[in-house]
Amino acid sequence: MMNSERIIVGMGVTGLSCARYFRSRAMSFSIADSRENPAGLKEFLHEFPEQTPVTGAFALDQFVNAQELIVSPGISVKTPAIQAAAKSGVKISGDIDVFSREAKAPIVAVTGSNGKSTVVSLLGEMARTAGITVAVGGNLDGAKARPALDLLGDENCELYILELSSFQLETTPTLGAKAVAILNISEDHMDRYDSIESYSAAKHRIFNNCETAVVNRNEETSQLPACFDVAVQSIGLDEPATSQWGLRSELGADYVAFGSTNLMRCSDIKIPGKHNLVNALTALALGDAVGIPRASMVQTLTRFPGLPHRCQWVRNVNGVDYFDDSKGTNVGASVTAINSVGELIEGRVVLIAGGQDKDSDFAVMRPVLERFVALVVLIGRDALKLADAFKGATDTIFAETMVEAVKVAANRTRPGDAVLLSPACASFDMFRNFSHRGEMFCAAVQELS
Ligand code: UMA
Ligand code: ADP
Repeated sequence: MMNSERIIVGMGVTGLSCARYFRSRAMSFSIADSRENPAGLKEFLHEFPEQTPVTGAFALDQFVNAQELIVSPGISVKTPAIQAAAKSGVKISGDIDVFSREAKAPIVAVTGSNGKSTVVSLLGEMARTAGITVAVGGNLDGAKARPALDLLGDENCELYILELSSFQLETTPTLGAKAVAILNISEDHMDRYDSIESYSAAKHRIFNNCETAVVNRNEETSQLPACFDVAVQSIGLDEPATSQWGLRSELGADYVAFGSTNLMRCSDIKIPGKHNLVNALTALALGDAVGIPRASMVQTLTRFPGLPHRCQWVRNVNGVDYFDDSKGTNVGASVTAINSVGELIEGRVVLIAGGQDKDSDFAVMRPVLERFVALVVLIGRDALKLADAFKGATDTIFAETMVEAVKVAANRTRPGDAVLLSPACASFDMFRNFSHRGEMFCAAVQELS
């Protein structure tokens, strides 16, 4: 029998963090998962042996009789049983909503289709360098990542830095963060949204009750809609006006600058590519808004190596550079990666792409393919859809495995070229996740001679 007050919906990382949170506050709850045998069931029962989780199709009568459903981000709030509950007046919330009601320290939150993990990880390092007790988490994945509610356990935390997905923002009405940024919005998760407008609307909820919004003045989708009345910090890759962040040239060198003050040479920033200059400027502006000293932030930028599988240089073989951008799981990310790598090298790019499509419009990639890419080696379930979309823009060829794709790519390159894995697709058709896909690519590259 379900507790009628509070139901956690979903038994993954988020569901578990909600359960831990409610237990720590001595608040009763029940938990439901629509899979008969969810992957997290064993772990849940190990941690909560006293609980009786409800698995299998969501029970409408139980949902409509609850007071609050705390819905995991991977479960659409349009699910019929959740919709019915909402219509009956049940409060629909998510872990970030619960977190924001409870957090005592300031929150920095970052969303966007691409670059979130890089910016929040970089900002976390900047805060640590400055000696600030910081907790970083949210949508961020990886071995050390933690869901937001688990961060509340950190004693003496002075600053929370959250990566937020559109799914999490959908269930967060008033985040109330001290500083936020939307890096960019391009097509992603179109299997969950009926239009780019509804995907954008979810992301715009990050501005609710915030103090400062960092916007990229060169990026239309990063702007603050007129209906929000909050302070703005402007970043961009052009010369900054007074009190803006940007790039300045002086005596032949490019600098990161605030107004007319040069802060550091761009060439001293360790993470490569133009897109990472945007990420660096965003982190600087967010950090400044929450009082991280500029000197600590500049120092961090000279040594932060970036995250694995994000446009990461792997090896040079016979004069050809190999880059692993396995985290390029949507069209926008791959366009950025191709641009950044294309501008770094002398020759042409051979791209390895394909996998599980998320209802994307791959034709958007045509201009950048025409400009930089000699050949696309296509892998995965939806390779044919990509081949159709790329016809006439660049040559394409199919490969069955990652090993075969890397061999084919290597055979079609010349010194000065680059091979870039940036699939523009999810990985789940062939790999456990994007990290696994990147590791398989790196292993295949190491085998080349
Ligand atoms: N489930 C159902 N019914 C469904 C679908 C799922 O009951 O119709 C259940 C599953 O059986 C499973 C649980 O829901 O037990 C999984 O919940 P979830 O999909 O919300 O995943 P979590 O494990 O809670 O992880 C989530 C984020 N996942 C998604 O948004 C899909 C993680 O982001 C995030 O790190 C974690 O919360 C902590 O905040 C991952 C992600 O892929 C990295 N995010 C997307 C992205 O970055 O593009 C948005
Ligand atoms: P996210 O957490 O949003 O997925 P990541 O920092 O993990 O972002 O980067 C994912 C991919 O997005 C990278 O591999 C790169 O291809 C691309 N990317 C990174 N930063 C940016 C940016 N500022 N703008 C556009 N694309 C970016």
